[in-house]
Amino acid sequence: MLLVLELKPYKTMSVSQTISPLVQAKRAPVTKTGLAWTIGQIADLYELPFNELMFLAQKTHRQHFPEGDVELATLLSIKTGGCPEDCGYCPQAARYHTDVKATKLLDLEEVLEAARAAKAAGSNRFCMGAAWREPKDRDVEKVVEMIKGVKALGLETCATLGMLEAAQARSLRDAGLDFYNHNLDTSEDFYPNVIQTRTYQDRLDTLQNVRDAGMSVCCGGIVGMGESREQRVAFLARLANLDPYPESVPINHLVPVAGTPLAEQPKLDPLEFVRTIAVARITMPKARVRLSAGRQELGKAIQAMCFQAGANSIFYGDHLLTTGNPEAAADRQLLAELGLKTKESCKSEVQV
Ligand code: SAM
Ligand code: DTB
Ligand code: SF4
Repeated sequence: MLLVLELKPYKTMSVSQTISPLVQAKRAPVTKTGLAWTIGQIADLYELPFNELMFLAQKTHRQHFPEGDVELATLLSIKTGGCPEDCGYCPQAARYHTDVKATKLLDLEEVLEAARAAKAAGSNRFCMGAAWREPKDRDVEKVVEMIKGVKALGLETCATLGMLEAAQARSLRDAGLDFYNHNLDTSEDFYPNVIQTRTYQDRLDTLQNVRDAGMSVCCGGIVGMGESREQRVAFLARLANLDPYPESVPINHLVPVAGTPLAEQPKLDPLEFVRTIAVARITMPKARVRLSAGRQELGKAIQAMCFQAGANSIFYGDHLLTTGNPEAAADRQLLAELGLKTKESCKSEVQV
């Protein structure tokens, strides 16, 4: 069981005492990928002394990812801006006055060119994002061709296109889509403060359609939108208790964008962000925890702590969808400085 601690040097510290109620709790194995997490247990993890939480997260991480490699995913906005939704954080919502210019869906060749460049730069996964509430069937037909082309380059494929019907999910799967990204974004009770044009249940329904089609789920959210710690706990509990929990969990730090309702949101304490990564790692031990939006603002030291806390995937490339990301060269330097291998370099070591 994942929470058992046996490392000797810490025996005398309070960590084993603090964790032991969690370790000993008789939790029924109710999900396919692990034990169900209660709100109380997740809140207890957040409350641990910082070093003890980091220690437990790192231990869990090493157990499940002995290679310690970091996955590099490149994002491409295949359809930017002009979105009818009202997500309060999003620069692509048509109703907010931001600097984002709406564009049409990119052509197949433009997408493949970006995918080739991502592969050449060492990316493992190529994620295509569209500013849609939901795709129309004729949009899905075009994205199907993109997925086939990207897949043929030998990259893992991911798409985030908004809500999906069951038949649309099956079409994307048939085209070779490996992951579908659709976020819960936050806790169910905080959600209406941020989004009103679609419900939490709409999101859960899309996630179910993705699962039923047999694709892997990429699902996470944003921290730093003004939610309380309790609400962060409830958000992680929802993710960890999805059955099975997502294979990939993007944790975004809010990027406050001028013109959006969250533009002036006060900054979250960065250590609370690190705690969130650590709790995600412990509660979803086999998932790729993705350090997503907001890395530019986090800086090197906090990112290093996030890797220690169990983050093992980043978006790689000079921009995300419409906001900035650290330059690829700076990321390569950071990973080298921290002695972190990429997933791709681990693969090639195995092949040699
Ligand atoms: N339109 C699709 C949808 O909403 O499902 C896909 C693209 S949407 C941009 C993907 C995710 O990006 C959102 O669910 C949100 O978690 C994240 N995101 C968007 N704007 C952000 C911001 N300003 N800061 C942090 N994360 C953001
Ligand atoms: C996710 O959770 N984060 C990525 C990915 N899924 C598609 C997107 C972050 C977008 C940040 C805002 C922007 O660049 O527009
Ligand atoms: Fe549209 Fe997605 Fe942005 Fe919401 S997050 S406004 S659905 S692009």
